[in-house]
Amino acid sequence: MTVPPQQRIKIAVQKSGRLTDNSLHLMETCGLVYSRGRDQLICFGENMPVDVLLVRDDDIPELVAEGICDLGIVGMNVFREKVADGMDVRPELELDFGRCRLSIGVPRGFDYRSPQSLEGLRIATTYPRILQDWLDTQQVNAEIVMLSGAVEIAPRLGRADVICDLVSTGSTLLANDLVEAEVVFESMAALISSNGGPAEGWPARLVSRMRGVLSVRESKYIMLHAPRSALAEIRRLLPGSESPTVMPLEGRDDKVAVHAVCRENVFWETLEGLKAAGASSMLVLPVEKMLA
Ligand code: PRT
Ligand code: ZN
Repeated sequence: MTVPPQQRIKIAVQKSGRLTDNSLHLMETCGLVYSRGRDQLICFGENMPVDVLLVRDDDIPELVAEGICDLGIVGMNVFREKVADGMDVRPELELDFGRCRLSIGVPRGFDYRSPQSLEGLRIATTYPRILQDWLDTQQVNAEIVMLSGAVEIAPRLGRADVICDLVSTGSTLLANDLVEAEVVFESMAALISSNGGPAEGWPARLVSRMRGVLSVRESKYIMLHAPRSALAEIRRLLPGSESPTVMPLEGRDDKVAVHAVCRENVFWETLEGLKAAGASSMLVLPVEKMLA
């Protein structure tokens, strides 16, 4: 059945950048099969009335605020900056990629002690609103030098004394003889919607599927054998599990089988702790789908 174009929904995703692959992969994990248009600007959903619009990340909040797109995936840094600028959008879900921090970087040898060390200085950034809010909270007066790129070379060019830029590995700061002095804002990718929230129907269904995909990524199914006497301790050690299923073991009155969905990752330390408490035959399995 063909869905009329006006009933198709659109989700805005970064066209080409750090968030593109993870965003498209998330859409695929939500079940979307799409073909990419010849102009490369739209991914046309083949099995759902959902199209993906590929745009610059800076345009995503506006497309969502204006209702041109129902949902968007963008860094919280871009989202926060636009909201501070008065844009009417809200985050629906924090996503598990695109992690970075907006940090103050100072030239090596700069005697940084506290935010007050920035008093009266020029700070180069692409995020003037977030920076100004932070400076206000810290009660620091500084001059913000707005740049649209190449922020890290501003001190060397004499355009600013220090910078406020995104950092992930720290290698860009290092290469420019800068030192990370203070984290202003921790960021990650987020799913955003207009302020009324996602509309009933496909927008709401997509949000719910994404929530499911995220909780699956953090979940494991764990199976083990446990002495009946250690059951309370073993339940306590199972990370983030709700009510585990406890089953008898054929021919063994002293032992039971325990199955549980754990909402946090199960690490070797957890398994070692369970073993020390008497658990045996432990199996940890990935969960493929989950819908609350
Ligand atoms: O073309 P378009 O406008 O869409 O892309 P863009 O160039 O504005 O954005 P892009 O693709 O660079 O980043 C998109 C989003 O990814 C950002 O808004 C952040 O939410 C997130 N992100 C995660 C990052 C980084 N990590 C990151 N390291 N964005 C930028 N950087 C830059 C940073 O500005 C600096 O130049 O990488 C450099 C620092 O990296 P490290 O690893 O050397 O510390
Ligand atoms: Zn951008």
